Amino acid sequence: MPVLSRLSATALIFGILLASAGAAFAGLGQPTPWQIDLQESASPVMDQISTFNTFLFWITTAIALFVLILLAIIIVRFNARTNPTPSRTTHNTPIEILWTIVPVIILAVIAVPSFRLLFVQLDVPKPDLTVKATGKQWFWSYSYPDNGNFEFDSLMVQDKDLKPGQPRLLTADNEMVVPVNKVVHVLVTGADVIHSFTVPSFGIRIGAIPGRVNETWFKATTEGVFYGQCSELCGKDHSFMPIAVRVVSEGDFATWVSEAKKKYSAEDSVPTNAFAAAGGPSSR
Ligand SMILES: [Cu+2]
Repeated sequence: MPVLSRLSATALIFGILLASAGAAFAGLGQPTPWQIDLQESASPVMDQISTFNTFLFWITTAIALFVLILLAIIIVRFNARTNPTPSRTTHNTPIEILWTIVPVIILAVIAVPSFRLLFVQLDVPKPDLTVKATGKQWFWSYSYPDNGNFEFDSLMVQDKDLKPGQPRLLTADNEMVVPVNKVVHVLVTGADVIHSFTVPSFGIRIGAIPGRVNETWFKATTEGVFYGQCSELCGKDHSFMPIAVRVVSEGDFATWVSEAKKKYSAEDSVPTNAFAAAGGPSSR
């Protein structure tokens, strides 16, 4: 069937293009124009998520192609013109067993790596450092309980205040700073409504829920700034509470901690902005 083979070849080429273009358009730490794949990975968990995503992509592509080919065969060979007297077969035991067993096998093949990944995400390894992130309407506060327990607010930088190279809607005035190649244990909670702490390149996303503390972890493998956004609809400024994580060397982190201790304890009595001074939530 030349038509069919040409059709499936086109679909296959399209799939390969899609997969490779996705990699080319994916940004590290932030989205890029025309991105169609996940952001590039900067943590072991995200490595596994990316691999699992690619694995699922090929399984779904194979299933879609298979169904497409079956449909094409039926359309071409069994239409009313080429096949005027249809078969009256209603049951075929081997085929019925097959179309029950094969999907079960496919699901089992997907379930095993899926559960393995889930355990990697949920099982926090021994942390090198803990950071608590609190979601508020509409900014984040970070505290460092094992580095002097200072806390600071992180607000979005307005368009007019952006410096060259800083991404719009993602840049924050005070970034969360962590050392590279260290296990960071993140405690996440919400102060008013439910928010969600998400950094795509680290493969983390967890609900910030008032009255309870959730936990997640990441180990950043590259230095740089990694951006995320609140991912739970939390009110009118939901789109304006970015998460900016700066990953630095261990030495730079120690320097930052000593400066931050002074800076944020001195600022304790001074509200970071009028909004914080007003006491947070004003409308929902
Ligand atoms: Cu939100």
